[in-house]
Amino acid sequence: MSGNLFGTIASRIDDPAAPFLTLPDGTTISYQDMIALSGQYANALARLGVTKGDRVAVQTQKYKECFWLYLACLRTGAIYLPLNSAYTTAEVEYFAGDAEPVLFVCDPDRKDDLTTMLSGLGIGHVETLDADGTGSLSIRAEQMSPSFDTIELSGDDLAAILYTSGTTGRSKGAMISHDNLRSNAEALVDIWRFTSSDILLHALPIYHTHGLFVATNTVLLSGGSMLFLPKFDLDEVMKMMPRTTAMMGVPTFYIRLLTRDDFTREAADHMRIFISGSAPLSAEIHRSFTERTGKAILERYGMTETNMITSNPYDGLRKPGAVGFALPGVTVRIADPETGSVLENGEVGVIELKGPNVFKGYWRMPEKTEQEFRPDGFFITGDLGYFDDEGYVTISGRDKDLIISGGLNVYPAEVENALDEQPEISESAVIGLPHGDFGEGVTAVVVASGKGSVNETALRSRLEGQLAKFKTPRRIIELDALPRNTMGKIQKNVLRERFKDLYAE
Ligand code: MLC
Ligand code: AMP
Repeated sequence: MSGNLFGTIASRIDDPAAPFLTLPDGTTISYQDMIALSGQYANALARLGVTKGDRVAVQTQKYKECFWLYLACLRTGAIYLPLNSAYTTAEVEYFAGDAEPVLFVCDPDRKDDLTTMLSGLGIGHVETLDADGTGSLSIRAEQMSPSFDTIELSGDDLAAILYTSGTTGRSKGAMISHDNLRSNAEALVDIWRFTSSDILLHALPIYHTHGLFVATNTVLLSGGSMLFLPKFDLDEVMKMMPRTTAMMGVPTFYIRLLTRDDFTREAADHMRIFISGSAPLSAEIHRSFTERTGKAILERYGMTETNMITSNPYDGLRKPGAVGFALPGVTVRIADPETGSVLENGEVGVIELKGPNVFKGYWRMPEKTEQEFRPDGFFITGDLGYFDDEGYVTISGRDKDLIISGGLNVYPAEVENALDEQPEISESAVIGLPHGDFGEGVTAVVVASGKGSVNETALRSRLEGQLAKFKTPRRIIELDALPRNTMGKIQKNVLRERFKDLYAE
């Protein structure tokens, strides 16, 4: 049997006329439409010369057409490579140079800029997608036959590459196979009890694991449907919620819902499940949500490299502040970060795991890949945690210098490099500080070089040309010197403590 994930999706369709995707205006796209549309896009890809193993990079706003393209990649055996729409051209240049896509798909208003950059890399095929379905790739697809024979491939073949920022240096492309996606989606359908009666409120971006794989593949394998929103807009989410049964989001979604007086027990009553992940959901928000709605958010934990790892139970206690138990087929252990020896329950160490969900390594970085695995095959997440008395995994920190803002990862080293290149700065430390809306607020502490004064506004706008906006520090603080330990290492914990109330209301 072929290992193609699309084959699994197609084989599970009981009712081809059932809706797969609904738009806010009520337009519905059925499962049979989904098959036909993905077939047209697959034929368009084939006509453009895309074949198995080729990378198809996509950097657009959130359009339903992205799904047809994603599914077309599965069907042709091409590797889907989604990129955050906030990335600047300079950032995209690195990804494109590293992944060497044969086709780059972007928004019409970015086409000129990106084409110039991409042609310098020898990437000639640039197509567009847009909100009203008139992008050049959609027009090509429209002219194609809807029938396409999904190719047979091994479950180990790659379905996608998702870039995750490196702790030091370069971003790494996580290679995700068809089996990785299938095994994880099957486990999630099972433990979260998704069925064809579910309608998922889909307000997440679809360039990351959460919105693309966790949300979409779970719906596709359960025969349910999704109400498709182009982004998380609180008014729109409130308006659409009555038409749905389930929601997946980052903690910021739930924090924002709680700011609404009309988000009441009655408003949430019909919802079967609220799921949170990608960043820590504070126990306080978890409890406030339950007080308000009578429902406990189901928190789960995952990573680009591994898909989902643990989840709180559907039945039983959804414990505030804990991320639950290993998914079926996944083994989680807590180890000493230095030695790798397995620790006792209750002891804090690095979270490690093994299972069919674990990726195939970093694209063209075998050494980096090796460093992230133990000799016995366990993947080292870099997250710190422990098993509590009842066996729930609890995340207590990170063994990696990472900030998560609104569910988006920011690696301080990347921001520090950009800051240190500015003439008026001699050195910098970038830290995450508690932020009521985004969880952590990206903050820079800098020391002036003496070559010109440090102007926060001017610096921020210069950085915005180089770095995606969500990485740009919300605040830049100037100090005479950075605190260092006796080894000369910057003490970020001292800075975090000193400025912990910076974003407090
Ligand atoms: C947008 N901005 C952000 C930001 N998102 N800044 C910091 N952090 C973010 N996450 C910028 C905008 O460019 C804007 O800049 C300003 O902040 C305010 O924008 P906003 O209107 O408040 O933001 P909004 O568009 O509402 O977006 C916030 C958000 C969004 C939380 C809804 O970021 C989001 O959907 N996040 C989800 C990310 C996600 O899916 N992560 C999953 C990764 S997968 P300005 O200057 O123009 O005002 C993963 C694995 C796993 O982690 O386990 O799931
Ligand atoms: P990414 O590289 O974008 O996939 O982000 C993965 C990281 O997000 C993990 O390594 C964790 O640090 C974090 N993360 C995901 N889910 C949770 C959660 N429920 N609680 C705390 N951290 C989480």
